[in-house]
Amino acid sequence: MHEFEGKRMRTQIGIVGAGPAGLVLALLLRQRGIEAVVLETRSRQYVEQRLRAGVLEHGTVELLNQLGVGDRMQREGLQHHGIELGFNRLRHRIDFDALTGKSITVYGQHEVVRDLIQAVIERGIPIQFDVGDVGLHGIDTEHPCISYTSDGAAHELDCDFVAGCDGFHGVCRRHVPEGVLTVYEHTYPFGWLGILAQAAPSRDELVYMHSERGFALFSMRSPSVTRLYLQSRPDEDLAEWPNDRIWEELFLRFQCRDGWRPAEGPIISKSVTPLRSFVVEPMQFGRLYLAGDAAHIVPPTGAKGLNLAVADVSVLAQGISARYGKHDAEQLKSYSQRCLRRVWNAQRFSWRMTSLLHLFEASPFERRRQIAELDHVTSSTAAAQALAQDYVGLPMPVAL
Ligand code: FAS
Ligand code: PHB
Repeated sequence: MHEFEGKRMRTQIGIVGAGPAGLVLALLLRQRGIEAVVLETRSRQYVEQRLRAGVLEHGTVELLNQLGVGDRMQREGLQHHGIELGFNRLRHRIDFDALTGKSITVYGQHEVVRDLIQAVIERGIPIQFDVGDVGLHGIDTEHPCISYTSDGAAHELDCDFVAGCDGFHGVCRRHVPEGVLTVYEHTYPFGWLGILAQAAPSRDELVYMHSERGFALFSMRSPSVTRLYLQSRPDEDLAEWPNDRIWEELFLRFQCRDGWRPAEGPIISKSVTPLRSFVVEPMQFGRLYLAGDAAHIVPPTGAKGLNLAVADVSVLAQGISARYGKHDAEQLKSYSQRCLRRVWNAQRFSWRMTSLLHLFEASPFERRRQIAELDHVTSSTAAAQALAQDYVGLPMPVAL
């Protein structure tokens, strides 16, 4: 139970960050009768409107339904049974049903976060927004503590374990002493210029398009909202991209022999995201466990970021539950090892999808080889099946 002494609170698990990782973890722990407190630096409104990912793997959808937070996702999410890969002005469908028997669901991350926050509040899990100055103390002892400010007052949260779910730019990873973490990173020479358009999607499934002008992705959010991305410079200046230039470029990149192109409509959001791969090893130190973007970043081409975050906390919740329930500390000791195998598999697939579809400064040989790779994966059933299995995702990690 929580003991609150003035500005001091006590709980079992202190969770830093109310993104998909922190929120799913809080709900998984509650399901197992384990108390947690979630601390979020932004406002509730901000996190519920922050546009991010769009694709939920089969396993993520199942986990959200098992948590009892999938009703609106089932009503408003778009179940997809395949994607199209396009090159040489032709699109080729990858049939998930035939190749894997599984599907994906297109449902914006901000919608997932909204559903998760509502469930956290309804189930009485303490969550504090707009906190500041988060600091971790004693993570290498049996009594870690999180200090923070809220409404101008200083607070401290005593806990048994800390979950660092505060994303790539968060503070938790930085509390691990120098020399403990090994950082692996790869920066891609491009970014994604993303738009949200008030326009009915003109196709039923996602289109990943390779073109001589650069990569483009057709996605969606609802029957009236289209999500589109185009490969850009990593530091692209949005001021140089008025709406008509964006549409003209998208139409050129999606140009296919059948004349299809995205429906045009008012652009309601624009952003540029640089692409990077990043992993820290290990994903734990003392009583601190890093999960999601706090520990790893994948390029969005494989639609893995959010799904990987959910897989991490699924492992973490199992380990914490074993620690409290059976006094089995082994699962927590192997948390990082268990997560990293899936993390590196997602890095492999995300790098492969990015390399397959984007335009690089490359030799004529490399460009022709890339086309041959695309031709192989869209003409060989075995190659298409491997890509489909990666895309729909591995089953969520099960308790040991
Ligand atoms: P998150 O970053 O979602 O959440 C971390 C939370 O911690 C945030 O709410 C943050 O405000 C909070 N926080 C940070 N510092 C804190 C502190 N000091 N104290 C308390 N709270 C703190 N993935 C895809 O699959 N497809 C995409 O198209 C895609 N697009 C993306 C676009 C952008 C701009 C970014 C940054 C990421 C994108 N991603 C995409 C990846 C994204 O979906 C992440 O993988 C996903 O949000 C990971 O979830 P979390 O680990 O919970 O981290
Ligand atoms: C999205 O709809 O935002 C989306 C879809 C697929 C991706 C990345 C982003 O690979």
